[in-house]
Amino acid sequence: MIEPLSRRSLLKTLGATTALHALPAVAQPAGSEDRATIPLHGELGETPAQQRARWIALAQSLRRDPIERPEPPIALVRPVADASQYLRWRMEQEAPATALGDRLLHRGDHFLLDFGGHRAGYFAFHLIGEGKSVDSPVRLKLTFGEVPGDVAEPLYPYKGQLSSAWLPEEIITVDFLPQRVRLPRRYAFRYVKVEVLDTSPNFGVRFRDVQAIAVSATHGEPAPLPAGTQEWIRQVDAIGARTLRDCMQTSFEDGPRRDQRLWLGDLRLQARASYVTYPNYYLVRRCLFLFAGLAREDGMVSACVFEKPYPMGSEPFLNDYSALFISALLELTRASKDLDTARELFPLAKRQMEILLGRLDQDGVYRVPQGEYIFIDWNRQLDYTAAAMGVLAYTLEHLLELADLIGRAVDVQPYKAKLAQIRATAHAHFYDKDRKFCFSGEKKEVSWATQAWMVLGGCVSREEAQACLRNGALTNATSVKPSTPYLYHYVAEALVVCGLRREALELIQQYWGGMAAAGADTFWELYDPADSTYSPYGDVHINSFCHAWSCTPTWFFRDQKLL
Ligand code: RAM
Repeated sequence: MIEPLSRRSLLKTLGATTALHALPAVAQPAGSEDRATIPLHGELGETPAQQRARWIALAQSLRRDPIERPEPPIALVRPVADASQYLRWRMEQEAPATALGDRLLHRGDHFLLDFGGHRAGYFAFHLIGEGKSVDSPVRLKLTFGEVPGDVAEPLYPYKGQLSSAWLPEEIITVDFLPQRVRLPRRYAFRYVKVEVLDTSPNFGVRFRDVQAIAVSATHGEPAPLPAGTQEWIRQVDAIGARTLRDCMQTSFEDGPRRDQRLWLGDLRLQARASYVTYPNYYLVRRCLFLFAGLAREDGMVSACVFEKPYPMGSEPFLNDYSALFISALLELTRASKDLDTARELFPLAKRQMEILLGRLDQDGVYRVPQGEYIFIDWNRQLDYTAAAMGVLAYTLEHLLELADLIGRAVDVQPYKAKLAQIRATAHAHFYDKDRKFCFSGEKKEVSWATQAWMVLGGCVSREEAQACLRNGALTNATSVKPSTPYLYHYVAEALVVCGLRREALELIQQYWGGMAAAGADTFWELYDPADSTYSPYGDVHINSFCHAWSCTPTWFFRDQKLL
Protein backbone atom coordinates (compact mmCIF):
# COMPACT_ATOMS: atom_id res chain seq x y z
CA MET A 1 0.00 0.00 0.00
CA ILE A 2 1.45 3.34 -1.01
CA GLU A 3 1.71 5.86 1.75
CA PRO A 4 -1.05 8.41 1.28
CA LEU A 5 -0.22 12.09 1.17
CA SER A 6 -2.39 13.57 3.86
CA ARG A 7 -3.29 17.24 3.76
CA ARG A 8 -1.63 17.75 7.11
CA SER A 9 1.62 16.11 6.03
CA LEU A 10 1.69 18.06 2.80
CA LEU A 11 1.06 21.32 4.60
CA LYS A 12 3.71 20.45 7.16
CA THR A 13 6.25 19.73 4.49
CA LEU A 14 5.26 22.81 2.53
CA GLY A 15 6.42 24.84 5.49
CA ALA A 16 9.85 23.20 5.32
CA THR A 17 11.34 25.35 2.63
CA THR A 18 15.11 25.39 2.33
CA ALA A 19 17.01 28.15 0.63
CA LEU A 20 19.46 26.27 -1.53
CA HIS A 21 20.72 29.04 -3.74
CA ALA A 22 20.64 32.77 -3.56
CA LEU A 23 21.20 34.55 -6.84
CA PRO A 24 19.93 37.93 -7.94
CA ALA A 25 17.16 37.91 -10.53
CA VAL A 26 18.41 38.99 -13.95
CA ALA A 27 15.69 40.49 -16.10
CA GLN A 28 16.33 40.47 -19.83
CA PRO A 29 14.30 41.97 -22.62
CA ALA A 30 11.88 39.63 -24.36
CA GLY A 31 13.39 38.06 -27.44
CA SER A 32 16.92 37.88 -26.07
CA GLU A 33 16.51 34.33 -24.85
CA ASP A 34 19.08 32.96 -27.23
CA ARG A 35 21.70 35.29 -25.88
CA ALA A 36 21.89 33.79 -22.41
CA THR A 37 25.39 34.40 -21.13
CA ILE A 38 25.53 31.43 -18.78
CA PRO A 39 27.06 28.40 -20.47
CA LEU A 40 24.61 25.62 -21.16
CA HIS A 41 27.27 22.97 -20.65
CA GLY A 42 29.59 22.81 -17.67
CA GLU A 43 33.37 22.63 -17.57
CA LEU A 44 34.98 19.25 -17.35
CA GLY A 45 35.18 18.26 -13.68
CA GLU A 46 32.24 20.43 -12.63
CA THR A 47 30.94 19.24 -9.27
CA PRO A 48 27.21 18.51 -8.79
CA ALA A 49 26.92 21.63 -6.64
CA GLN A 50 28.57 23.77 -9.33
CA GLN A 51 26.29 22.24 -11.90
CA ARG A 52 23.20 23.05 -9.86
CA ALA A 53 24.41 26.63 -9.36
CA ARG A 54 24.98 26.99 -13.11
CA TRP A 55 21.50 25.68 -13.84
CA ILE A 56 19.96 28.18 -11.44
CA ALA A 57 21.98 30.97 -13.06
CA LEU A 58 20.80 29.77 -16.45
CA ALA A 59 17.20 29.76 -15.25
CA GLN A 60 17.63 33.30 -13.95
CA SER A 61 19.08 34.45 -17.25
CA LEU A 62 15.86 33.26 -18.87
CA ARG A 63 13.68 35.38 -16.61
CA ARG A 64 11.56 38.00 -18.40
CA ASP A 65 9.37 40.69 -16.93
CA PRO A 66 5.71 40.02 -17.67
CA ILE A 67 3.93 42.20 -20.22
CA GLU A 68 1.51 44.77 -18.75
CA ARG A 69 -1.93 45.54 -20.21
CA PRO A 70 -4.00 48.34 -18.65
CA GLU A 71 -7.71 47.50 -18.63
CA PRO A 72 -10.70 49.60 -17.51
CA PRO A 73 -13.60 48.20 -15.50
CA ILE A 74 -16.83 47.48 -17.36
CA ALA A 75 -19.57 47.99 -14.81
CA LEU A 76 -20.63 48.70 -11.27
CA VAL A 77 -22.40 45.57 -10.10
CA ARG A 78 -24.37 44.16 -7.19
CA PRO A 79 -24.32 40.48 -6.13
CA VAL A 80 -27.70 38.82 -5.74
CA ALA A 81 -28.02 35.46 -3.98
CA ASP A 82 -29.40 33.00 -6.52
CA ALA A 83 -29.87 29.33 -5.69
CA SER A 84 -30.36 28.53 -9.36
CA GLN A 85 -26.73 29.50 -10.09
CA TYR A 86 -23.94 26.98 -9.56
CA LEU A 87 -21.79 29.74 -8.08
CA ARG A 88 -24.61 30.69 -5.68
CA TRP A 89 -24.73 34.33 -6.88
CA ARG A 90 -25.48 36.33 -9.95
CA MET A 91 -24.10 39.77 -10.62
CA GLU A 92 -26.57 42.49 -11.61
CA GLN A 93 -25.35 45.58 -13.35
CA GLU A 94 -26.04 48.78 -11.40
CA ALA A 95 -24.44 51.23 -13.81
CA PRO A 96 -21.63 51.49 -16.32
CA ALA A 97 -18.25 51.81 -14.63
CA THR A 98 -17.93 55.38 -15.87
CA ALA A 99 -20.65 56.33 -13.37
CA LEU A 100 -18.21 55.72 -10.52
CA GLY A 101 -16.64 59.15 -11.03
CA ASP A 102 -20.02 60.75 -10.20
CA ARG A 103 -20.08 59.27 -6.69
CA LEU A 104 -18.65 61.01 -3.66
CA LEU A 105 -18.06 58.32 -1.06
CA HIS A 106 -18.02 58.61 2.70
CA ARG A 107 -17.42 56.32 5.66
CA GLY A 108 -19.38 53.09 5.24
CA ASP A 109 -19.93 53.46 1.47
CA HIS A 110 -18.77 50.79 -0.92
CA PHE A 111 -18.83 49.79 -4.58
CA LEU A 112 -18.18 46.67 -6.58
CA LEU A 113 -16.51 46.76 -9.98
CA ASP A 114 -16.67 44.13 -12.69
CA PHE A 115 -13.73 44.05 -15.10
CA GLY A 116 -15.60 41.70 -17.40
CA GLY A 117 -13.17 38.77 -17.23
CA HIS A 118 -10.34 37.23 -15.26
CA ARG A 119 -6.78 38.49 -15.12
CA ALA A 120 -3.68 38.35 -12.96
CA GLY A 121 -2.65 41.89 -12.31
CA TYR A 122 -2.43 45.04 -10.29
CA PHE A 123 -5.13 47.48 -9.24
CA ALA A 124 -4.72 51.23 -9.55
CA PHE A 125 -6.88 54.34 -9.21
CA HIS A 126 -6.75 58.06 -8.79
CA LEU A 127 -8.13 59.09 -5.39
CA ILE A 128 -9.44 62.60 -4.83
CA GLY A 129 -10.64 64.16 -1.57
CA GLU A 130 -13.51 66.67 -1.70
CA GLY A 131 -15.14 68.63 1.10
CA LYS A 132 -14.54 71.32 3.71
CA SER A 133 -11.08 70.04 4.48
CA VAL A 134 -9.18 66.90 3.51
CA ASP A 135 -7.82 66.56 7.01
CA SER A 136 -7.17 62.85 7.54
CA PRO A 137 -5.93 59.78 5.71
CA VAL A 138 -8.47 57.51 4.00
CA ARG A 139 -8.76 53.90 5.00
CA LEU A 140 -10.05 51.47 2.41
CA LYS A 141 -10.76 47.78 2.37
CA LEU A 142 -10.34 46.00 -0.97
CA THR A 143 -11.47 42.50 -1.79
CA PHE A 144 -10.52 40.82 -5.05
CA GLY A 145 -12.86 38.24 -6.53
CA GLU A 146 -12.15 35.61 -9.14
CA VAL A 147 -15.77 34.50 -8.71
CA PRO A 148 -18.81 36.25 -7.19
CA GLY A 149 -18.60 34.33 -3.89
CA ASP A 150 -15.20 35.92 -3.13
CA VAL A 151 -16.74 39.38 -2.92
CA ALA A 152 -20.32 38.50 -2.00
CA GLU A 153 -19.72 36.15 0.93
CA PRO A 154 -17.94 36.89 4.20
CA LEU A 155 -14.45 35.35 4.18
CA TYR A 156 -14.63 34.84 7.96
CA PRO A 157 -14.89 32.74 10.02
CA TYR A 158 -12.30 31.01 7.87
CA LYS A 159 -12.37 27.23 8.14
CA GLY A 160 -9.47 26.24 5.89
CA GLN A 161 -6.13 24.65 6.67
CA LEU A 162 -4.06 26.78 4.31
CA SER A 163 -2.95 30.19 5.57
CA SER A 164 -5.73 32.77 5.67
CA ALA A 165 -3.12 35.25 4.37
CA TRP A 166 -4.03 33.87 0.93
CA LEU A 167 -7.51 35.34 1.23
CA PRO A 168 -7.70 38.11 -1.39
CA GLU A 169 -8.30 41.15 0.77
CA GLU A 170 -6.37 44.18 1.83
CA ILE A 171 -6.81 47.15 4.16
CA ILE A 172 -4.86 50.18 2.96
CA THR A 173 -4.44 53.69 4.26
CA VAL A 174 -3.93 56.50 1.78
CA ASP A 175 -2.37 59.74 2.95
CA PHE A 176 -2.42 63.10 1.21
CA LEU A 177 -5.05 63.40 -1.49
CA PRO A 178 -5.23 63.65 -4.40
CA GLN A 179 -2.90 60.89 -5.45
CA ARG A 180 -2.55 57.93 -7.77
CA VAL A 181 -2.66 54.68 -5.84
CA ARG A 182 -1.29 51.42 -7.24
CA LEU A 183 -1.43 48.48 -4.88
CA PRO A 184 1.98 46.81 -4.67
CA ARG A 185 0.67 43.24 -4.60
CA ARG A 186 -0.52 41.33 -7.63
CA TYR A 187 -4.01 39.80 -7.46
CA ALA A 188 -6.11 37.41 -9.54
CA PHE A 189 -9.49 38.97 -10.19
CA ARG A 190 -12.51 39.85 -12.21
CA TYR A 191 -14.31 41.73 -9.43
CA VAL A 192 -13.01 44.32 -6.97
CA LYS A 193 -15.00 45.39 -3.96
CA VAL A 194 -13.94 48.69 -2.37
CA GLU A 195 -15.22 49.70 1.06
CA VAL A 196 -14.51 53.10 2.51
CA LEU A 197 -13.72 52.27 6.12
CA ASP A 198 -13.09 55.85 7.11
CA THR A 199 -12.37 59.43 6.10
CA SER A 200 -12.91 62.38 8.39
CA PRO A 201 -16.43 63.87 8.50
CA ASN A 202 -15.03 66.87 6.64
CA PHE A 203 -14.56 65.23 3.26
CA GLY A 204 -15.52 62.44 0.89
CA VAL A 205 -13.49 60.57 -1.74
CA ARG A 206 -13.92 60.20 -5.45
CA PHE A 207 -12.36 57.43 -7.58
CA ARG A 208 -11.22 58.23 -11.10
CA ASP A 209 -9.23 56.36 -13.76
CA VAL A 210 -9.65 53.00 -12.09
CA GLN A 211 -7.57 50.39 -13.86
CA ALA A 212 -6.54 46.79 -13.74
CA ILE A 213 -3.01 46.35 -15.01
CA ALA A 214 -3.09 42.80 -16.28
CA VAL A 215 0.22 40.94 -16.41
CA SER A 216 1.27 37.83 -18.24
CA ALA A 217 4.29 36.44 -20.04
CA THR A 218 2.10 36.36 -23.11
CA HIS A 219 -0.61 38.37 -24.78
CA GLY A 220 -2.96 38.25 -27.72
CA GLU A 221 -5.16 35.36 -28.74
CA PRO A 222 -4.06 31.93 -29.92
CA ALA A 223 -4.64 31.11 -33.60
CA PRO A 224 -8.33 30.57 -34.38
CA LEU A 225 -9.71 27.04 -34.37
CA PRO A 226 -10.72 25.59 -37.75
CA ALA A 227 -13.88 26.95 -39.37
CA GLY A 228 -16.93 24.92 -38.44
CA THR A 229 -15.67 24.10 -34.90
CA GLN A 230 -18.61 23.64 -32.53
CA GLU A 231 -19.47 26.64 -30.40
CA TRP A 232 -19.01 24.90 -27.06
CA ILE A 233 -15.50 23.85 -28.11
CA ARG A 234 -14.62 27.42 -29.04
CA GLN A 235 -15.86 28.60 -25.67
CA VAL A 236 -14.04 25.94 -23.65
CA ASP A 237 -10.89 26.46 -25.70
CA ALA A 238 -10.96 30.21 -25.04
CA ILE A 239 -11.45 29.70 -21.31
CA GLY A 240 -8.59 27.18 -21.24
CA ALA A 241 -6.30 29.59 -23.10
CA ARG A 242 -7.18 32.45 -20.72
CA THR A 243 -6.45 30.16 -17.78
CA LEU A 244 -3.04 29.41 -19.21
CA ARG A 245 -2.34 33.05 -20.05
CA ASP A 246 -3.04 34.19 -16.49
CA CYS A 247 -0.80 31.43 -15.06
CA MET A 248 2.12 32.34 -17.37
CA GLN A 249 4.16 34.84 -15.42
CA THR A 250 7.89 34.76 -14.63
CA SER A 251 7.33 31.03 -14.35
CA PHE A 252 4.38 28.78 -15.08
CA GLU A 253 2.44 29.34 -11.87
CA ASP A 254 -0.14 26.82 -10.70
CA GLY A 255 -2.58 29.60 -9.95
CA PRO A 256 -2.13 33.38 -9.91
CA ARG A 257 -4.18 33.55 -6.72
CA ARG A 258 -2.74 30.51 -4.94
CA ASP A 259 -0.10 28.99 -4.73
CA GLN A 260 1.54 31.36 -7.26
CA ARG A 261 4.17 28.64 -7.40
CA LEU A 262 5.88 26.36 -9.84
CA TRP A 263 4.53 22.81 -9.44
CA LEU A 264 5.98 20.17 -11.71
CA GLY A 265 2.72 18.32 -12.39
CA ASP A 266 1.03 21.56 -13.37
CA LEU A 267 4.04 22.69 -15.43
CA ARG A 268 3.98 19.53 -17.51
CA LEU A 269 0.35 20.10 -18.48
CA GLN A 270 0.53 23.83 -19.08
CA ALA A 271 3.78 23.63 -21.06
CA ARG A 272 2.10 21.17 -23.42
CA ALA A 273 -0.92 23.45 -23.76
CA SER A 274 1.37 26.45 -24.32
CA TYR A 275 3.06 24.93 -27.38
CA VAL A 276 -0.24 25.04 -29.25
CA THR A 277 -1.48 28.37 -27.90
CA TYR A 278 1.23 30.67 -26.56
CA PRO A 279 4.55 29.01 -27.40
CA ASN A 280 7.18 30.32 -25.02
CA TYR A 281 10.08 27.89 -24.94
CA TYR A 282 12.33 30.06 -22.83
CA LEU A 283 9.74 30.07 -20.04
CA VAL A 284 9.56 26.28 -20.08
CA ARG A 285 13.36 26.05 -20.14
CA ARG A 286 13.54 28.47 -17.22
CA CYS A 287 11.18 26.29 -15.21
CA LEU A 288 12.99 23.05 -16.01
CA PHE A 289 16.34 24.57 -15.08
CA LEU A 290 14.84 25.84 -11.82
CA PHE A 291 13.71 22.33 -10.94
CA ALA A 292 17.05 20.93 -12.03
CA GLY A 293 19.12 23.45 -10.10
CA LEU A 294 17.06 22.91 -6.97
CA ALA A 295 17.09 19.11 -7.08
CA ARG A 296 17.88 17.15 -3.95
CA GLU A 297 21.46 15.93 -3.35
CA ASP A 298 20.56 12.51 -4.73
CA GLY A 299 19.19 14.14 -7.87
CA MET A 300 15.48 13.80 -7.19
CA VAL A 301 13.56 16.85 -8.36
CA SER A 302 10.97 18.15 -5.97
CA ALA A 303 7.31 18.68 -6.74
CA CYS A 304 7.44 22.44 -6.33
CA VAL A 305 9.94 25.24 -6.13
CA PHE A 306 9.77 28.91 -5.24
CA GLU A 307 11.27 31.51 -7.55
CA LYS A 308 10.92 34.53 -5.26
CA PRO A 309 12.65 36.29 -3.64
CA TYR A 310 15.26 33.98 -5.09
CA PRO A 311 15.06 30.36 -6.23
CA MET A 312 14.43 28.02 -3.36
CA GLY A 313 13.92 24.29 -3.29
CA SER A 314 11.05 22.93 -1.32
CA GLU A 315 9.40 19.76 -0.22
CA PRO A 316 7.29 17.75 -0.89
CA PHE A 317 8.73 15.08 -3.16
CA LEU A 318 5.75 13.74 -5.06
CA ASN A 319 7.02 10.71 -6.93
CA ASP A 320 4.65 11.05 -9.88
CA TYR A 321 5.58 14.71 -10.31
CA SER A 322 9.32 13.88 -10.28
CA ALA A 323 8.73 11.26 -12.97
CA LEU A 324 6.86 13.81 -15.11
CA PHE A 325 10.05 15.88 -15.31
CA ILE A 326 10.99 13.37 -18.02
CA SER A 327 7.77 13.97 -19.95
CA ALA A 328 8.11 17.74 -19.68
CA LEU A 329 11.67 17.60 -21.03
CA LEU A 330 10.69 15.28 -23.86
CA GLU A 331 7.79 17.52 -24.89
CA LEU A 332 9.91 20.67 -24.81
CA THR A 333 12.40 18.90 -27.05
CA ARG A 334 9.72 17.73 -29.46
CA ALA A 335 8.11 21.18 -29.63
CA SER A 336 11.21 23.38 -29.73
CA LYS A 337 13.73 20.99 -31.34
CA ASP A 338 16.08 22.28 -28.67
CA LEU A 339 18.42 19.31 -28.39
CA ASP A 340 20.91 21.24 -26.27
CA THR A 341 18.58 21.57 -23.31
CA ALA A 342 17.58 17.93 -23.72
CA ARG A 343 21.23 16.80 -23.75
CA GLU A 344 22.04 18.93 -20.74
CA LEU A 345 19.13 17.71 -18.65
CA PHE A 346 18.92 14.13 -19.92
CA PRO A 347 21.15 12.71 -17.14
CA LEU A 348 18.86 14.31 -14.54
CA ALA A 349 15.77 12.96 -16.28
CA LYS A 350 17.38 9.51 -16.29
CA ARG A 351 18.26 9.96 -12.63
CA GLN A 352 14.57 10.33 -11.77
CA MET A 353 13.93 6.96 -13.33
CA GLU A 354 16.93 5.31 -11.63
CA ILE A 355 15.66 6.50 -8.26
CA LEU A 356 12.10 5.41 -8.93
CA LEU A 357 13.05 2.02 -10.34
CA GLY A 358 15.06 1.39 -7.21
CA ARG A 359 11.79 1.35 -5.33
CA LEU A 360 10.26 -1.69 -6.96
CA ASP A 361 9.74 -4.36 -4.29
CA GLN A 362 10.60 -8.04 -4.66
CA ASP A 363 7.37 -8.55 -6.63
CA GLY A 364 8.29 -5.72 -8.97
CA VAL A 365 5.56 -3.43 -7.59
CA TYR A 366 6.32 0.24 -7.02
CA ARG A 367 6.44 1.43 -3.39
CA VAL A 368 6.73 5.04 -2.26
CA PRO A 369 9.20 5.32 0.61
CA GLN A 370 8.45 6.82 3.99
CA GLY A 371 8.57 10.61 3.90
CA GLU A 372 7.72 10.88 0.21
CA TYR A 373 4.38 10.90 -1.50
CA ILE A 374 2.57 10.33 -4.72
CA PHE A 375 -0.10 12.77 -5.80
CA ILE A 376 -2.33 11.42 -8.64
CA ASP A 377 -5.37 13.25 -7.22
CA TRP A 378 -6.53 15.12 -4.13
CA ASN A 379 -8.69 12.20 -2.98
CA ARG A 380 -6.45 10.85 -0.24
CA GLN A 381 -8.65 7.78 0.40
CA LEU A 382 -7.65 6.30 -2.94
CA ASP A 383 -5.26 3.41 -3.31
CA TYR A 384 -2.61 4.56 -5.78
CA THR A 385 -0.53 1.38 -6.15
CA ALA A 386 -1.71 0.53 -9.68
CA ALA A 387 -1.74 4.16 -10.83
CA ALA A 388 1.86 4.51 -9.67
CA MET A 389 2.88 1.58 -11.86
CA GLY A 390 1.14 3.29 -14.77
CA VAL A 391 3.00 6.55 -14.16
CA LEU A 392 6.28 4.67 -14.02
CA ALA A 393 5.66 2.90 -17.33
CA TYR A 394 4.34 6.07 -19.00
CA THR A 395 7.40 8.13 -18.07
CA LEU A 396 9.86 5.30 -18.74
CA GLU A 397 8.55 5.15 -22.27
CA HIS A 398 9.11 8.90 -22.53
CA LEU A 399 12.68 8.48 -21.29
CA LEU A 400 13.35 5.96 -24.05
CA GLU A 401 11.98 8.34 -26.65
CA LEU A 402 14.01 11.23 -25.27
CA ALA A 403 17.18 9.14 -25.40
CA ASP A 404 16.42 8.26 -29.01
CA LEU A 405 15.89 11.90 -29.94
CA ILE A 406 19.30 12.93 -28.67
CA GLY A 407 21.16 9.87 -29.84
CA ARG A 408 21.63 8.36 -26.38
CA ALA A 409 19.56 5.18 -26.85
CA VAL A 410 22.49 3.08 -25.79
CA ASP A 411 22.45 4.70 -22.31
CA VAL A 412 18.97 3.37 -21.65
CA GLN A 413 19.19 0.05 -23.46
CA PRO A 414 18.40 -2.08 -20.34
CA TYR A 415 15.29 -0.01 -19.71
CA LYS A 416 13.49 -1.50 -22.69
CA ALA A 417 13.26 -4.85 -20.97
CA LYS A 418 12.44 -3.09 -17.70
CA LEU A 419 9.48 -1.36 -19.30
CA ALA A 420 8.11 -4.65 -20.58
CA GLN A 421 8.59 -6.15 -17.13
CA ILE A 422 6.79 -3.30 -15.36
CA ARG A 423 3.87 -3.57 -17.74
CA ALA A 424 3.67 -7.34 -17.33
CA THR A 425 3.82 -7.06 -13.53
CA ALA A 426 1.16 -4.37 -13.48
CA HIS A 427 -1.05 -6.44 -15.73
CA ALA A 428 -0.60 -9.56 -13.63
CA HIS A 429 -1.28 -7.75 -10.36
CA PHE A 430 -3.99 -5.26 -11.25
CA TYR A 431 -5.97 -6.44 -14.27
CA ASP A 432 -9.11 -8.43 -13.59
CA LYS A 433 -9.63 -10.65 -16.64
CA ASP A 434 -13.17 -11.59 -15.68
CA ARG A 435 -14.52 -8.17 -14.94
CA LYS A 436 -12.37 -6.54 -17.61
CA PHE A 437 -11.05 -3.63 -15.61
CA CYS A 438 -8.19 -2.83 -13.27
CA PHE A 439 -8.20 -2.57 -9.51
CA SER A 440 -5.67 -1.48 -6.91
CA GLY A 441 -4.55 -2.49 -3.43
CA GLU A 442 -5.57 -5.18 -1.00
CA LYS A 443 -9.17 -4.06 -1.04
CA LYS A 444 -9.22 -4.40 -4.82
CA GLU A 445 -10.45 -0.87 -5.14
CA VAL A 446 -11.76 0.27 -8.51
CA SER A 447 -11.13 3.86 -9.50
CA TRP A 448 -10.90 6.13 -12.52
CA ALA A 449 -7.33 6.90 -11.49
CA THR A 450 -6.34 3.25 -11.73
CA GLN A 451 -7.95 2.76 -15.16
CA ALA A 452 -6.46 5.98 -16.55
CA TRP A 453 -2.88 5.35 -15.48
CA MET A 454 -2.88 1.62 -16.31
CA VAL A 455 -4.00 2.61 -19.81
CA LEU A 456 -1.55 5.49 -20.16
CA GLY A 457 1.28 3.27 -18.96
CA GLY A 458 0.49 0.74 -21.66
CA CYS A 459 -0.06 -1.87 -18.93
CA VAL A 460 -3.15 -3.26 -20.70
CA SER A 461 -3.73 -3.94 -24.39
CA ARG A 462 -5.68 -1.47 -26.49
CA GLU A 463 -8.78 -3.65 -26.38
CA GLU A 464 -8.45 -4.15 -22.62
CA ALA A 465 -7.86 -0.42 -22.24
CA GLN A 466 -11.16 0.44 -23.88
CA ALA A 467 -12.97 -2.06 -21.66
CA CYS A 468 -11.18 -0.75 -18.54
CA LEU A 469 -12.20 2.83 -19.19
CA ARG A 470 -15.77 1.87 -19.99
CA ASN A 471 -16.34 -0.78 -17.31
CA GLY A 472 -14.02 0.51 -14.62
CA ALA A 473 -14.78 4.21 -14.98
CA LEU A 474 -17.32 5.80 -17.34
CA THR A 475 -20.20 3.37 -16.75
CA ASN A 476 -19.24 2.09 -13.31
CA ALA A 477 -21.26 3.85 -10.62
CA THR A 478 -19.18 2.49 -7.75
CA SER A 479 -15.78 3.31 -9.22
CA VAL A 480 -14.07 6.17 -7.32
CA LYS A 481 -14.23 9.31 -9.44
CA PRO A 482 -11.54 11.97 -9.75
CA SER A 483 -11.70 14.95 -7.43
CA THR A 484 -9.52 17.29 -9.52
CA PRO A 485 -9.35 18.52 -13.11
CA TYR A 486 -5.76 17.24 -12.98
CA LEU A 487 -6.92 13.63 -12.84
CA TYR A 488 -9.81 14.28 -15.24
CA HIS A 489 -7.15 15.40 -17.70
CA TYR A 490 -5.37 12.05 -17.49
CA VAL A 491 -8.66 10.17 -17.85
CA ALA A 492 -9.40 12.12 -21.03
CA GLU A 493 -5.86 11.52 -22.26
CA ALA A 494 -6.23 7.79 -21.62
CA LEU A 495 -9.49 7.77 -23.59
CA VAL A 496 -7.73 9.43 -26.52
CA VAL A 497 -4.74 7.10 -26.33
CA CYS A 498 -6.87 3.97 -26.63
CA GLY A 499 -9.04 5.34 -29.40
CA LEU A 500 -12.13 6.38 -27.41
CA ARG A 501 -12.00 9.88 -28.85
CA ARG A 502 -15.74 10.46 -28.84
CA GLU A 503 -15.90 9.52 -25.15
CA ALA A 504 -12.97 11.84 -24.43
CA LEU A 505 -14.75 14.72 -26.11
CA GLU A 506 -17.94 13.93 -24.21
CA LEU A 507 -16.03 13.92 -20.94
CA ILE A 508 -14.47 17.29 -21.73
CA GLN A 509 -17.88 18.64 -22.66
CA GLN A 510 -19.44 17.37 -19.46
CA TYR A 511 -16.67 18.41 -17.10
CA TRP A 512 -15.01 21.52 -18.54
CA GLY A 513 -18.14 22.46 -20.47
CA GLY A 514 -19.95 22.11 -17.13
CA MET A 515 -17.56 24.59 -15.55
CA ALA A 516 -18.06 26.97 -18.48
CA ALA A 517 -21.85 26.71 -18.14
CA ALA A 518 -21.50 27.30 -14.40
CA GLY A 519 -19.87 30.65 -15.11
CA ALA A 520 -16.12 29.99 -15.28
CA ASP A 521 -14.09 32.80 -16.85
CA THR A 522 -10.99 30.68 -16.30
CA PHE A 523 -10.96 27.02 -15.28
CA TRP A 524 -10.92 26.20 -11.61
CA GLU A 525 -8.57 24.23 -9.40
CA LEU A 526 -11.48 22.13 -8.16
CA TYR A 527 -14.86 21.44 -9.65
CA ASP A 528 -17.42 19.13 -8.14
CA PRO A 529 -20.58 19.45 -10.26
CA ALA A 530 -22.64 18.46 -7.21
CA ASP A 531 -21.09 20.84 -4.69
CA SER A 532 -19.92 24.36 -5.44
CA THR A 533 -18.36 24.64 -1.98
CA TYR A 534 -16.09 21.59 -2.31
CA SER A 535 -12.54 22.25 -1.19
CA PRO A 536 -9.80 19.79 -0.17
CA TYR A 537 -8.44 22.66 1.95
CA GLY A 538 -11.48 23.07 4.19
CA ASP A 539 -12.87 26.35 2.82
CA VAL A 540 -13.98 27.17 -0.71
CA HIS A 541 -12.70 30.73 -0.43
CA ILE A 542 -9.13 29.44 -0.46
CA ASN A 543 -9.64 27.53 -3.73
CA SER A 544 -8.04 28.92 -6.84
CA PHE A 545 -10.39 29.73 -9.71
CA CYS A 546 -7.75 30.05 -12.39
CA HIS A 547 -5.62 26.97 -12.17
CA ALA A 548 -2.93 25.70 -14.49
CA TRP A 549 -3.81 22.03 -14.32
CA SER A 550 -7.30 22.82 -15.61
CA CYS A 551 -6.24 24.54 -18.83
CA THR A 552 -5.80 21.40 -20.92
CA PRO A 553 -8.96 21.17 -23.07
CA THR A 554 -7.16 23.58 -25.37
CA TRP A 555 -4.36 21.00 -25.73
CA PHE A 556 -6.87 18.27 -26.63
CA PHE A 557 -8.54 20.46 -29.27
CA ARG A 558 -5.38 21.88 -30.82
CA ASP A 559 -2.71 19.24 -30.36
CA GLN A 560 -4.81 16.09 -30.42
CA LYS A 561 -7.27 17.58 -32.93
CA LEU A 562 -10.11 16.39 -30.73
CA LEU A 563 -12.79 18.53 -32.35
C1 RAM B 1 -2.12 22.10 -4.81
C2 RAM B 1 -2.14 22.92 -6.06
C3 RAM B 1 -1.09 22.54 -7.10
C4 RAM B 1 -0.84 21.06 -7.11
C5 RAM B 1 -0.53 20.55 -5.75
C6 RAM B 1 -0.17 19.08 -5.68
O1 RAM B 1 -1.35 22.78 -3.88
O2 RAM B 1 -3.41 22.81 -6.59
O3 RAM B 1 -1.52 22.98 -8.34
O4 RAM B 1 0.10 20.69 -8.06
O5 RAM B 1 -1.67 20.77 -4.96
